[in-house]
Amino acid sequence: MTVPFSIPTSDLDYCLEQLLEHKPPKILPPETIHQLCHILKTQLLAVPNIMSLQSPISVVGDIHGQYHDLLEIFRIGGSPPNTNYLFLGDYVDRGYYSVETISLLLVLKIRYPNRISLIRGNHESRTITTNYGFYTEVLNKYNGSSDVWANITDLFDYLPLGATIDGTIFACHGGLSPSCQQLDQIRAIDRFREIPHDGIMADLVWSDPDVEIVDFKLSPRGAGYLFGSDIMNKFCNDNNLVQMIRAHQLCNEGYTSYWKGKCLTVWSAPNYCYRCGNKASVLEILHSNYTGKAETSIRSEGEVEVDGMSESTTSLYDQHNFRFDKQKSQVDQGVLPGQFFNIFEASKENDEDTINGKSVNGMNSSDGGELKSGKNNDFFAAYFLERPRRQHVEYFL
Ligand SMILES: [Mn+2]
Repeated sequence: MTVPFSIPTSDLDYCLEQLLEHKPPKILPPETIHQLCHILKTQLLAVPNIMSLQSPISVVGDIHGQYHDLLEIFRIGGSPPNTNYLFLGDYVDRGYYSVETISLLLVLKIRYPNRISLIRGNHESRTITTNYGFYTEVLNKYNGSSDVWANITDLFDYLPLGATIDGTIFACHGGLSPSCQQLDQIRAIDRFREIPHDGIMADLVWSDPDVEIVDFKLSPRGAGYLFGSDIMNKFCNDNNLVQMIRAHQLCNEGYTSYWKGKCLTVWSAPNYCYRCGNKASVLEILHSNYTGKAETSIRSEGEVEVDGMSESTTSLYDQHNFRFDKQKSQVDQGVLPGQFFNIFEASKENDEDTINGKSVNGMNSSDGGELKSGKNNDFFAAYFLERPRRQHVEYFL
């Protein structure tokens, strides 16, 4: 019988120090990454496909290896463990710091297991990371060895696929699936595998909402579907949900609200790829008490209260009241009561990387290839070649 092991808190804090207190951040040794992945895998085995989370919580969208912008999120939104975070996936690829980004998130998850939740995006995949930067970055940073990539992509197979917040909000990376009418169908999937090309698991990480259509249509991304308001409404009604929150699409203003807030997109990579000029956001959910009636929140079993939590909750409310006219920002942003998008711009390190003008992961490789077979090179590259900065683009890998 295997004896479960844990990593001493002091060692985890040392990892955090390596990443946070050095410039550039120090990468963790391969053995440490291996150990972190092993311990987290054993923990994630017990986590259901859809986690039950509670407000207050801050929801973060795509990060894509933009490590310094992740640190910016902690600066503006509060740092763990004082703020609860749900990350919606796409931690790696594209940016220059996928290794540092995923390393920091792994350490934080193990250090503060009840304060940080990570779900899987379409980039948490062996195939995608081989083509869009993470694999190459690991080879470059670990002396030509792909071991760290192998360990981390094995771990990706264990990440949950979604979460509910206060039982009324559903969060996932991409969107809905024509094969899935009930949340219980997602709960029943065997998720411990590479992301398949089709089916519910693929659609959850690949699909997008579309205001122009009804029903489902095949997605131009080559995987997943587009879905209209009729689909969104039916899914919410059938599952007693008020809203879906997801990421996966670049938003120039950092967020998009669809159908009066029924569906929200959170995008958390500012100046995406060091050249898009877009803003980014974190969605802060303070409560889900829409009617004014007290709603009972369902606490997941085994949840541990951390000292000082009630204090930080209060300060989150105070900050919110101080910074925003609540009703105005709610109307402007198209969110539900108790929610607001905290908008932020690129960190100064992001700007420095822009000036340095390095190539961006996955952008210049002719063998990069989209999932859609036979399509020559890349929607993404074409976007930058043919369109001016700051123009909205609908679909990105
Ligand atoms: Mn994505």
